[in-house]
Parts: sequence; C-alpha cells; structure tokens
Amino acid sequence: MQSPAHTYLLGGGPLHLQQQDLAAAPRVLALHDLSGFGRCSLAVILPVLSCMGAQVVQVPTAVLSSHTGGLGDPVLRDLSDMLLPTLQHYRQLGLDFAAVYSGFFSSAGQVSACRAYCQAFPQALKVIDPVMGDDQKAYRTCTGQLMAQMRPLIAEADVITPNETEAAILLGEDHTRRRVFDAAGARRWLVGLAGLGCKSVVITGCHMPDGRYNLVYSGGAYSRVRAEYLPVGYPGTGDIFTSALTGRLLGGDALPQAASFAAQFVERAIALTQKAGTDRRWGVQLEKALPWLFAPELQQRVSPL
Ligand code: PXL
Repeated sequence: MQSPAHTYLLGGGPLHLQQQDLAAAPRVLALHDLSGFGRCSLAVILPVLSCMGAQVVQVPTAVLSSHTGGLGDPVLRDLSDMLLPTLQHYRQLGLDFAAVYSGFFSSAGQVSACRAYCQAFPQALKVIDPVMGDDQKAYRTCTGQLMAQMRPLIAEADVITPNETEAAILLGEDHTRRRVFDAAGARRWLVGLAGLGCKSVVITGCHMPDGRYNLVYSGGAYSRVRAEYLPVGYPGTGDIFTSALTGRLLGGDALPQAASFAAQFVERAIALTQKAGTDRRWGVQLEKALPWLFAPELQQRVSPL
C-alpha cells in the first residue's frame, strides 16, 4: 500500500521511533464519535495511533456519554453541523493529511460530508471503517438512509474494514445470519465489496471451517489472517483493529501484514482483559496493552486464501 503519505516517514515503520525523529509525525484525520465511557472510537483511536507515532486530528461526528452496546440509553449530541466548517478551516490552514480515517456516523448526512473530506485530500490514504453493526445486528443509529449512503463513500476508499455483519449489509445479504465461509465464498464477498469501488478490503472476524480469520483482498491477491479472538466480544475492538492497521500502513506495511499486526494487538488486549475479568461492556484494558506497540512480538499469521 504505497501512497505519497509515506514520504512523511523515513522508512522502518512507525514503531522505529528514533528513525522517525527527523520527520514530522504523519497526521491522521479521524472522523469518528467520542464516546465517554466504554473504550471505543476516538477514545481508542487516539492512544493507539499516538503510540504508533502518528498525530490524530479528531473530527468528532457525535459526542456520546457511552457507546451504544448495552449500557442503557447514552446521551448523544450529533455534531453534523461542525463537519463541513471544520473542513473549511483545515483547508484555510493549508493542512495536509497522511490518512483520512472514518468510522461511526450518527446521521446519513455525515457520510456525504466525509466524502467531501476524502475529495479534499486526494493524496491521503483513505481508510473507511463502515461502522454499522456487529454480531448479526445493526446498531440503533444505523438507519436505512445511512446504509444507502455508505456505498458511495466506499468508492472513495483505499481500504475498508467491515466486520461480517457490515459486509453483509453492504452486499445486500442477510446480515442477521452467521456464516461459515469456504474459500470460494470468502473470495466472492471480497470481490463483491471491491466492486463497490474501493482498492482493498479486509473483512474482520469471519468463521471458516478451521477457525476464525480476517479476510484480505489487496492488489488482486487474496489472503487470510488468523484471528484467534477469545469467545467474548468487546465493544471497540474493531476500532482498535483499524487504528493499528492504519498505523502500520502508514509505516509501509502491505495490507495482509498490517492486518496481521492489528489482529495480534487486539488479541493481546482481549487476553489482558479476560485476565482482569472486567465487564465486557467496559471494553478492553487498552491501557495495559499499549506498551506492546513499542515492542511487539509478532507471529506469522498470513496465508493464501
Ligand atoms: O466500536 C464501534 C462503535 C462506535 N461508536 C459507538 C458505538 C460503537 C459500538 O457499539 O456504540 C457510539
């Protein structure tokens, strides 16, 4: 995954911080919500990408008291009216960005504002996480209109990172049904999503007969990355995954290697959380997992699909 964004880095990847000392930190413009409690969205994107050597410029799409995953009725303030004026301000400042990374939207109109961000920074790596649901359910904020707007946004993307539920929504498949993918089915979904106009695709957390995988399509090639998440699902792990993936792509990793790194980081965070035994709705113990980013112990997880 090469883009002019990489000229920000002096090679060696985002974890070789000393090598980067001479270069400015790459900027990642993150359009996502800010949820106070529950460790998701900007609350995890900021620490993960900062530890990987990138500056996160946060454009909150909404402020919530917590995520929407089982903590009662969060207070939500939609910030749609800030999005285009914020873009105008950044253009006046002459800022450029190594990446534009989008996630949770609280209204359909925000999706088209995000397209304006993508078009305003053509050199940036566009990472679109089409946050719409999980575990065979659409989030309550995900209206039919929002689902419909998501497809044209994906046409702007270099990389998209849907989970199985979101991939099904985008493909017009039944998202309430969990599947076990064979290689042909996995390839069909990857190609179907690429057909929406993005360059590369990662579908996270898919079951195959021999385990759980992230499915990857990039540069015309298919691969899969073992993702042995423990059986408890924690909110925010998709956001942690896409943040770590983005950090590695900016360091020059190819997409399967970036996905492998991100999967191992998420697994580490989940394992530490299971040890701590905290409520799943509180999210993962990210604070304990962050040091791994500075000294990762990596396994080879990528295989052809
Ligand atoms: O992690 C995805 C996410 C982001 N933002 C909000 C959410 C969720 C998942 O529940 O509720 C507000």
